[in-house]
Amino acid sequence: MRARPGGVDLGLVVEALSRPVVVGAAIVRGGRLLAQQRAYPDHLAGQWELPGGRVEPGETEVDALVRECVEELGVQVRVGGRVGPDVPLPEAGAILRVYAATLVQDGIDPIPREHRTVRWVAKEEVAALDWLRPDRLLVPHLRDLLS
Ligand code: 9L3
Ligand code: MG
Repeated sequence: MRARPGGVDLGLVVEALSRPVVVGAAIVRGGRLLAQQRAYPDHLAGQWELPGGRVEPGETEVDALVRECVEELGVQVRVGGRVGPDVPLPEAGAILRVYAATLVQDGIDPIPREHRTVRWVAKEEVAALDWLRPDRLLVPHLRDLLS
């Protein structure tokens, strides 16, 4: 059983502090994968990544992915299965965990709210993008998703 002084779920807090999870969405539409180009920080700007972000305490990974896709792209996603293995991130102990996703409303285009631009990438183009290092490790799995 979890201790809940003052209504705070300590188990969840410890979990989040000890092993931060960043979730990423491999959104596929019409056989293409959505990639977004970072605008910040300087050392990552210009490189490409899957949409996503940190799972907040008390949030499920699916909740976090849905929230991040609304915040970053203004779209609702339906989250599917895992894609590839967990990938270590530069932040101490953090990992990137990617899930397949689709747009709930096919006709609504993602609009980058925090990124320079977005692009729908065909299978043959995936390997050529200048991905962030963690995302690059997932390229074979992202290509498999587009098969
Ligand atoms: N990160 C890497 N690939 C991704 C995402 C969504 C995030 N597809 C890394 C970049 C940062 C860390 O996770 O090192 C936190 O991401 P953000 O909160 O700066 O977007
Ligand atoms: Mg993000």
